[in-house]
Amino acid sequence: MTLPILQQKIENQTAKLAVIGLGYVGLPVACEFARVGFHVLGVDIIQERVDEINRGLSPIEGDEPGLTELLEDVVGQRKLHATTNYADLKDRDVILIDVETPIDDDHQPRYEALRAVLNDLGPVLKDGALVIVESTIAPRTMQDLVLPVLEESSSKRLNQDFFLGNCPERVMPGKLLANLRYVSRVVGGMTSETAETMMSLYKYVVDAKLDSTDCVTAEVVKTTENAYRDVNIAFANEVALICEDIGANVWEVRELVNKSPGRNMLFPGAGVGGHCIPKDPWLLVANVAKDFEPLLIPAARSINDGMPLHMVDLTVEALRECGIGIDDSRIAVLGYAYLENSDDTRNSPSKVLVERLQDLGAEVVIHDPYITEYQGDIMEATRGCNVFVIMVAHDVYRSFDWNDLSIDHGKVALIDGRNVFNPDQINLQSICYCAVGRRKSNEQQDK
Ligand code: SAJ
Repeated sequence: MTLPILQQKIENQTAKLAVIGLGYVGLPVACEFARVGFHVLGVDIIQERVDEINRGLSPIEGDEPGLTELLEDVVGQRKLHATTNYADLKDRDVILIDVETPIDDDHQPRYEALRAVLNDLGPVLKDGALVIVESTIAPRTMQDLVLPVLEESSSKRLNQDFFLGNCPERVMPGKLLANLRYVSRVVGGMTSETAETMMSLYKYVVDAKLDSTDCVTAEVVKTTENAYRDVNIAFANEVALICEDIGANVWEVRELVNKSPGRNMLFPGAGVGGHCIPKDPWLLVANVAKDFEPLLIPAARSINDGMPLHMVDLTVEALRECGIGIDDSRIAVLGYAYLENSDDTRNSPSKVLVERLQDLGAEVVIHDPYITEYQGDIMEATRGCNVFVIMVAHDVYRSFDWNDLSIDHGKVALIDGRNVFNPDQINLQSICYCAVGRRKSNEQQDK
């Protein structure tokens, strides 16, 4: 099948689609294309996930507005069917790949899942099919990995027997469908004609700007947009550390800096977690020539990874000021998700903090209103604790009257990693308070 014929099949929606990888990206993607009228085959290696989807049930955790209803709808209309059998892909005209692309402890990309998909897809790949990688990958991965592996496994030739593109996703937990529909996308084709055909496909589901380009540019854009955010968060974190040392309040500094035209200083905090910000900067630099060594992006990662450990330092300091030995401490860690008002714990900075505090001999109690095993009334859950460390700015912590603590708990230490508190509203006689980016509490008490 030639590209013009494929484009025609896309435009009259007779093209048969597939999505490989039915996780928090692939499943909503499959539902969206089914919603607009394509027949979509979903492929995953987890049989129970496939079975759940074919029953119209979503395996995605967390609150995803509209997803459960949409999935039930498109499965009921037989527009979406899931399978573990790659042979079912033999009649598919367009195949989207949405599998995990993690990094290892050495910050190197791990493409085992992607390679496995390409090796299994090749033998059943239909003549003239279009394969689109939506997963986030390091620049040059399409050219140096996806293309050779797929040509080898399919015994087909690019742009003769199949077509290839890269269209990174820009989803966020909690807004999966909304982001798929209303956030612009970069559409990278191995040829400009392929990019145009991809545009005609994505026009059905994206109600936002589609920017066509080549694959390398698409790979660089996706990893850069998250590296950009990581570097900017690291800048805010380093200014916070300077403020602690100098004796200023970084939150006041940030507010005044951002009054200067063209400034937009982000929020310092207890660390940077999640599924993409800690990973994508490493993907961006993964394939650069060894004679060029990026400095800023790795340094930003180091600063941000250091923030949970800085919270440990602040906690130990607060204990000392309170006259509480670490062995006598019972520390409440407030917030275990990586983001406020979320139940997603991937790369949670709190995990680093808890492990370090336990290594130091502290007894740690975790509370998080969004995580089943850590839910409960704050006062009940933290009874007997004499140290409270705020790691996540869940709304419930912002509205809690922390002065109540000292009634039940006596003299306590409060370490604020997310500017949840205004120290002017805290009774510093009964609470030793310290925070990321603020002068030390003893200086406050002296002022
Ligand atoms: N964080 C800070 N300071 C900030 C912002 C975030 O410390 O000023 C921390 C958060 O607490 C969290 C981590 O960084 O631990 C990541 O937060 P995030 O707001 O960046 O949320 P993510 O990880 O869900 O990032 C996603 C990304 N979206 C996609 O990859 C499609 C990112 O590109 C978006 O910029 C971000 O959402 C968003 O909120 O827009």
